[in-house]
Amino acid sequence: MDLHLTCGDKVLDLSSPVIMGVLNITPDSFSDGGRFLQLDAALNHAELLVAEGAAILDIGAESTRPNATPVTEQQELDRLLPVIEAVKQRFDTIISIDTSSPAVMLAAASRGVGLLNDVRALQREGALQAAAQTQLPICLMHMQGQPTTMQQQPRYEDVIDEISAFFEQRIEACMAQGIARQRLLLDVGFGFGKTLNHNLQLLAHLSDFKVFDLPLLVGMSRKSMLGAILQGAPVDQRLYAGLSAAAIAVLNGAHIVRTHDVKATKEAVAVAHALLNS
Ligand code: 9MG
Repeated sequence: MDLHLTCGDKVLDLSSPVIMGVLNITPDSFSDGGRFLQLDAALNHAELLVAEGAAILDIGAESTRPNATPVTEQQELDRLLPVIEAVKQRFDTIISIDTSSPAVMLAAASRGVGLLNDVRALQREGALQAAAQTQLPICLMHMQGQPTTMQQQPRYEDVIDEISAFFEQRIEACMAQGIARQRLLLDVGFGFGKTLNHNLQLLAHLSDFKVFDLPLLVGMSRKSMLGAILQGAPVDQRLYAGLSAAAIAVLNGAHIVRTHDVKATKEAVAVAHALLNS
């Protein structure tokens, strides 16, 4: 696997674990709905994530939490584009855009974004074509169902086999559209249509996905799987569990860790990386 990924005008070095900081631009992320305040708050948060060591900022305007209200394409564009432009101007970090919308992918790419992160793995109509046009790397994430209903009754015969088959199918679809295989990253999608047991199996057997010979991205930060392990701990009490999950993921082959807690995660995964290299 080539451990150097070209992300627009920047190169991402994956020879040691990379931290992707989460920058959510959803109305409920801010106490005041005003545009200027939203932009200001987003930039302050971006500054913190970069200072803590994020190599990538993942900017998203659609909450994929169960029961979140869906956003329209126009709402996504209105929320994201000013933030992308301002972040691009101020920071030298790679920007990833968390979207499933073809129009958002194209608009973001024209403003200098370096990576597409699609929780629907380019299954929305027109997404394969738009992603191909951008020439950017793409993270294909697995999700069973849709965000509104995905946690109702997730079911698999064999979670590893089914997600592997899904990756094979999506990689083929990308290649048929002219997207080079080496532009792809894979993500099993912790918490997206999975029970705690499915998530634990995926974490324990993450190394099975190394057969694809593509970079693996994981995101477990603050998720309900951690709350369940901790017998109902609320979101703000899940940091230490998230750090140990991130370190285990890196030990089992993850290259990129998506997190809200950049500094702590960077330090936790450094231990796993040191062990792998010892
Ligand atoms: C947007 N988003 C929320 N959780 C995520 C995860 O686990 N992986 C990726 N790629 N994106 C996510």
